[in-house]
Amino acid sequence: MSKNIDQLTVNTIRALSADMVQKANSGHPGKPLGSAPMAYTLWSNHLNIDPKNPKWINRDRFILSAGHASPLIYSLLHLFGYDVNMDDIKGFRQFNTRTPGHPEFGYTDGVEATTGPLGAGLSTAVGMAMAQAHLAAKYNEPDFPVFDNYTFVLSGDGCMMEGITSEASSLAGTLGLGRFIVLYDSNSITIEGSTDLAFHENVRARYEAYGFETFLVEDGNDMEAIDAAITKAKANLNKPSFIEVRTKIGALSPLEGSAKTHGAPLGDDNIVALKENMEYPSMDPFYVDDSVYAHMEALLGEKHDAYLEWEKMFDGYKTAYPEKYAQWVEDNREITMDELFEDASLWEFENKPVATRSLSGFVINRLNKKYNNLFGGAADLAGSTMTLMDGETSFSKDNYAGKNLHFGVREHAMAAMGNGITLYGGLKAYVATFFVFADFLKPMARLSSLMGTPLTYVLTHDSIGVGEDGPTHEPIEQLTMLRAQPNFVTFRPADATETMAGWAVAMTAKSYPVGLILTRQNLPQLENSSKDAIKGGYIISDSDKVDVILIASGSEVSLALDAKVELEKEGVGVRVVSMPSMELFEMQSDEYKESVLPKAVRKRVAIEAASGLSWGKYVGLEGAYLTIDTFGASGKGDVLFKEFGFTVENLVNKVKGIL
Ligand SMILES: Cc1ncc(C[n+]2csc(CCOP(=O)(O)OP(=O)(O)O)c2C)c(N)n1
Ligand SMILES: [Mg+2]
Repeated sequence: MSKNIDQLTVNTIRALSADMVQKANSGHPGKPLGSAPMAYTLWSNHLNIDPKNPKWINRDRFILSAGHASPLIYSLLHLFGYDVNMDDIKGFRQFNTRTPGHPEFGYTDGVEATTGPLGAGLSTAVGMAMAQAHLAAKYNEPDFPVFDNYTFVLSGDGCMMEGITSEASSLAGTLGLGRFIVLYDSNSITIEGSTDLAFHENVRARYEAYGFETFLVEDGNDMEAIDAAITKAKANLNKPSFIEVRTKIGALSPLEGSAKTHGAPLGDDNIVALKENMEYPSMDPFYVDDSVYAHMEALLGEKHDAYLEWEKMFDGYKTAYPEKYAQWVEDNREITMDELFEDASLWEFENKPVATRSLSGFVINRLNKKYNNLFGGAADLAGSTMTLMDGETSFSKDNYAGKNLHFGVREHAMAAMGNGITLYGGLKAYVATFFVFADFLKPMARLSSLMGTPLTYVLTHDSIGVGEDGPTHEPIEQLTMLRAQPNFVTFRPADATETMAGWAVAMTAKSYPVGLILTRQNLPQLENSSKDAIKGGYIISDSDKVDVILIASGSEVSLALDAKVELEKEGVGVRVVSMPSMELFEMQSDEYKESVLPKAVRKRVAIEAASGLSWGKYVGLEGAYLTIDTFGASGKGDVLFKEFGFTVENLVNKVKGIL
């Protein structure tokens, strides 16, 4: 391969990127111009991919953490033979094209994760590297390196400033994820101008401290130096690697080095000047020289051959280790609701008061016996969230086979890493913390929903029932927050049966994350709770004539049932609906919803120890709320419930008030 063709290909990436932004009159050309040489060097010389098999499990992962540089990855995907054609390139940022403003998982062949929120990509990628390390420990055999892919990240100054990146990198260093490699496009420019304005530390020294091997490439156009650094980084399997590559934003354009190129079209004249500076063979927009396509074809042939070699090795593995192979097939099988329903042992619980967090802990351990690919943990709250798998070891630098993850006190990165593990494949991941700290992981939970990653969030200590820790630890608005998020399923079970139902929803989810919202305090087992909880809402106790419907979730369902007893003594007909999940209820048929909440019954009371905001739809104009719209308080949990009005007497009075 001559150097000229490499340079021409790099310049093609630059030209396409500039043209894309110009045509769309929107986008970010500066970073693609500066980072094209490192991206191309990585993709051509190192990235082990086969666009003919874009979902190949052992492909190297490439994550563009600086998602605003999307023209860069779209140009790469086009040239490297992914399903991104010239019309997509020309349709950059337009409605219904495969080249949306920022990379979106599920839209574009070869895009491994949704990126754009800075730092998200790098942190998600750490999860992918954790998954690879675990699967390698679980499945690889001498002479059969089934899982040995690398995870590469391209990040920028913005990613390096975001706290989530530090969280994730600190863990990656601790875990010694040797196949995790970060390229840092270091151009000392962000939107407002020079990074001197707000960013002063020595980033490489920071990464050194995290436990990375670090490299500096002084000249971002020096592809030999970049190549050498990547080669060394790959060779160090004991530590993750961090390669700072100094570049100029908007390289080779007249605006080189200027923040003006960060997020605005260069302008026609500047694009002509750019192409002249590059000695580009044509001034035509979107020109790709035939020699570039021919070069790519040869290169992709080599990459395909590498894939075929892996496939051959994997075929040998199937024969040499049939049990392991069968396990891998099992790990990738879709779990059905039927199989979970049919296994009675999953649904047997003692009839005594237990906290739903503890019940969830039992369930996790039962599921771990039945399924082999659970992989999860907490942000330093395993004991409190009851998320430890008994008899399993901890995932660590010395033991990647461990299934219990320790994310450290890093909720934000934990959710991103959970997404990354899920995206990698073959594993059923869960993450856990106190529900109130859902605030700390929300941005990445949003990406779970956006990507449709079926990650399970175990969120415990779900109300003022927490008690003595006080208002900082008592969730109020978090349920409303997560319910407001499209494609996120919250599930707040009332007892053991409903807790198992919640886990059944989580285990079978394919296209959305599930948040299990669990109590710290004990709850009684309810006589009529049912597997119907998977429908989100169901009648747990009915009446011949229904004067009023009490709708409650979690710890408040038993209160509603107790109030019913009192109200019926006074001749009031009460239906109690347990609604662990509004989102699942909304997925049911109109007939079902009408059968549970008939429109004709307009006297309804919502009971939930949380913000009432999300209940309006069900309560209507003639109903009432027993909810909490202030912060909680410090005190014993049962005292707080009383003080905040969660008593039979108060609920009965509320009901009488609307009848
Ligand atoms: C979490 C988050 N905050 C803010 C933004 C908006 N934003 C997009 S790019 C950018 C600056 C990024 O700087 P850098 O990574 O150095 O990119 P460059 O200017 O070098 O292209 C900002 C603030 C974002 N995308 N994500
Ligand atoms: Mg920058």
